[in-house]
Amino acid sequence: MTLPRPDLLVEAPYAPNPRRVRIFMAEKGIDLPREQVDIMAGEQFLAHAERVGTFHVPALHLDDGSWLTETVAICRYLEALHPEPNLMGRDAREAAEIEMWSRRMEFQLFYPVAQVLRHGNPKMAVMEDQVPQWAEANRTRVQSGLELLEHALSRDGYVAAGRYTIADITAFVAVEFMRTIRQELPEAHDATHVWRGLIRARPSSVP
Ligand SMILES: N[C@@H](CCC(=O)N[C@@H](CS)C(=O)NCC(=O)O)C(=O)O
Repeated sequence: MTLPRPDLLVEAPYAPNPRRVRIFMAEKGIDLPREQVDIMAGEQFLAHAERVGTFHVPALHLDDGSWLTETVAICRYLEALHPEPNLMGRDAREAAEIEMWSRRMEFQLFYPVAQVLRHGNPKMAVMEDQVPQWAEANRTRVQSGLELLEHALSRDGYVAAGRYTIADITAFVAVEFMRTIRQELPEAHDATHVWRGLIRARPSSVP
């Protein structure tokens, strides 16, 4: 069976979820035409939402006319079309471990960072009914997420499975996105500092 091929990635400048897909694609050597949606200007709520079915980016267009959204769903499809280098697990056990850590990083670090920004920065009011106390609550969660990341990296230098995977991409984009909430890595998190340096040096990490 021939699977529909991706022919367009819709993304937004500086947005972290599209960045996860861009890094994933770069690791696999996938090059696609890209289109930008200006989410700070509210463009996602207009023509984008109408054609895609949701206002979120990233969105991947396929040559059968359909759309895929949700970062991990897009990555899973790209992994099926381009299995090498493997980023999501070579067997069920590895895939489960990688997904476990990627979800931990998404829910316990990436999401709290995003919530601090979306509820704490007045410029983000275009996207959010802001609750400042929610921003504050999530600052504490970012700290816990960073502790978890340091713990994971202290074992063998990667977030999961002892090698570079989508779990590193999720965690790395979250850590890099902390600049928007003026949050530094704790100085004592040695394993995270070393890891960040290595991941930043990969050509795929170009913002
Ligand atoms: N669960 C979605 C979340 C996507 C998402 O939140 N994208 C942000 C940009 S990083 C967005 O589209 N924001 C526009 C808005 O919230 O109005 C995914 O994993 O792709």
